[in-house]
Amino acid sequence: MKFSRRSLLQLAGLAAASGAGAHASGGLSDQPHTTHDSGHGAHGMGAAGRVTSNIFQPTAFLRAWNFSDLPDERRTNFYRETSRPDGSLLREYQLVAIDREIEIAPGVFFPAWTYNGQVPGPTIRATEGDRVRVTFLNQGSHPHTIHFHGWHSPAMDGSLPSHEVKPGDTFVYEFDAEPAGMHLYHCHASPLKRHIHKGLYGVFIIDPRQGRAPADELVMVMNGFDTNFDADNEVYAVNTIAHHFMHEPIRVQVGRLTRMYVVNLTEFDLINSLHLHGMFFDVFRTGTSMTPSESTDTIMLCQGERAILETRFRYPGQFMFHAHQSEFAELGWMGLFEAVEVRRDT
Ligand SMILES: [Cu+2]
Repeated sequence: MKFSRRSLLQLAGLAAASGAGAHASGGLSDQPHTTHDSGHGAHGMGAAGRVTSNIFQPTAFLRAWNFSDLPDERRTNFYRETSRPDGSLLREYQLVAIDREIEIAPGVFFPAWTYNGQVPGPTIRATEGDRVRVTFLNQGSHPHTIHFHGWHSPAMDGSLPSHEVKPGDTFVYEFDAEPAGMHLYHCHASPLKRHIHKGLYGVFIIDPRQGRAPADELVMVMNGFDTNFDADNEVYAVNTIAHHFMHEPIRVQVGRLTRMYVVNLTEFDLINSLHLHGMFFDVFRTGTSMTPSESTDTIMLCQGERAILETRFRYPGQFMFHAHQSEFAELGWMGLFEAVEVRRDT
């Protein structure tokens, strides 16, 4: 099965528009333009102001996987699933590396290297035992790879110089999805820290065969941006845009199971963390065990480490969450949940 060239052309056009400085609306997600208030004033330091480009929607990213944020006719350009005789699925993806400038805080643009024009890249989600086939096209200006965490053969590892996919070239990664858990993917070309921090990373979720309890599921990527290339981050966030969830709290339901897939993809800092106010959550480190290892209100993650967190909001209202490194919080890594009561008809 081959993907049409149409998707590639869409992405190439998008990169060209970005390079010309035209921050065209639309892009890969067809989400409506979010409202913004005070525009360019704050330069990302502090919670004032909103980004003005709408090429990436951190809120939509929370609940989007396998390109579910695209309308069906566009989705099939990037994702297809086919049943196999044993009941599992063949899941086929098209990922494209593209250079693109992205707005990470009001008026702060970062010259990113992206998968499919967005940072983080699209979330890939399979069930244990599925076959995953990712066609990777490098339309960027540097050699790149995709290195998936999970079981696979060395030839699929995307980590050695011989694995690098040169600009204009294609490589097909293929492996069985295992183990169940929360994983990640990222470029592994050298210099590694540069390729990762430029934006070439994403989430790779493998659901256990038996599934997990029904829940409101949220993908949360802790990331940072070195805007002046001094090997230190100036902007921090969950899902790329500083302070986004202060302006647009994550809506959740009181009493409903909420499951957070959290990964640390921050470069240059050894550790990142997530602290949730007013409540506790169960921690499933790497998501590989169905039994939580602890109940806490703060989790610390090294670079590349991840965890699945589960909780239920007891009270309606706003609950802050942020890195417990106060510096990160002040530079953008801070947000709110808005828990709402949902009336049930009796
Ligand atoms: Cu790379």
